[in-house]
Amino acid sequence: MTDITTEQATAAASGAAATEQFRTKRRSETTAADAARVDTLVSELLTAAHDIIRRHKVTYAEYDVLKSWLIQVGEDGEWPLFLDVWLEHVVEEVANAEREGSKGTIEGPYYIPNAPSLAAEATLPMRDGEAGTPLLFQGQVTSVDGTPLSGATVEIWHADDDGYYSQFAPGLPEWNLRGAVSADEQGIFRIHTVQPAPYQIPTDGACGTLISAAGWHAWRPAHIHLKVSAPGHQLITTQLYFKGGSHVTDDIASAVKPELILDPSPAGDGKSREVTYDFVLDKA
Ligand code: MBD
Ligand code: FE
Repeated sequence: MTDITTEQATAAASGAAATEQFRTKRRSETTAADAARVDTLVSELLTAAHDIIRRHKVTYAEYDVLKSWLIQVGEDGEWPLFLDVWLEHVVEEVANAEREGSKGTIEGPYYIPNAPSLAAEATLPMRDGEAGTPLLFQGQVTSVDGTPLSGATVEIWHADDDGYYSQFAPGLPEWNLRGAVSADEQGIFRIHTVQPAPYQIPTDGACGTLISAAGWHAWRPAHIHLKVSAPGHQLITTQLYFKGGSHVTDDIASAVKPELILDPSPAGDGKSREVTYDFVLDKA
C-alpha cells in the first residue's frame, strides 16, 4: 500500500476540492444579478433571520456560536457541501417546475466535467476487483415526443462501495466510477458499473458539527448521479436511488423523488444486477 491510499479522507480536503471544482464549473448566467433583485432577496433573507432572533430570543452566546460556526464552514471549504445539502433541492424544484420529461434532482458538490468518453456499451473506469455488486444500468434517451435521440450523452458519476468519490477522497484513481457515455443512434446506452454505497457527509468538519449539535443524521441514500443531454434538448441533472435502500426515505439532502427509485433485478449470471431506466428530454 502506498502512502496515499492510507491517507484518511477529511472534511477539509474534500471541502477544498469541492470549492475548487465549483470555481471552475460555476454556471456563467449566475454571474450577474441586478441591484433590485439583490436588494429584494438579501433583505427578505435578513428579515427572516431577524424574526427568528426575536421569536426565539437568541442570546449573545448563541450569536457567537453561529459566528464561529460560519467562520469554520469557510475554513473547511464546506460552503459547497452545506448549500448543496440544505438549499439546492429548492433551487432545483423552482428551476425545473415546468419540465415535462424525466425528473431531475440536485447536482451536489462532486460533479467533474470532461470525464473520459465511453462507447454506448461500456464499463466505467474502476479498479481491478472494484468492491460492490456489479450493476448493468441501461436505457434509452428520447425526446418528449417519443423520438429516440441519436447523439445523446449520459454523464455518470457515483461513490464507490465505501461511499467515496474519486477526486474528493484520497487514494482513488482520478476518474474512478466516472464517465461520459455516448448513446447509440437510437439513444440506447448500456453501462456496466458497481452499486454505490450510501454516502455519509463528512462528520469531522463544520457540517458534521451542525449535524451532531442538532441531533440529525449525516446520510444520503446510495445514489448514481447523471447528466443526460442531446442536441436541441434541455440537459437533465438527476440522481437515481435504490428501492428499499437505507435513507431513501430520510435523505439529509432532501433530493429523493418517487420517480427516481430503481428496482434492479438479479442478472442471469447470479452475481450481478441489472436495471433499465429511460430518459425523456424536453426540447430546448
Ligand atoms: C453527495 O454525494 C451528494 O450527492 C450531495 C448532494 C451532497 C453531498 C454528497
Ligand atoms: Fe452524491
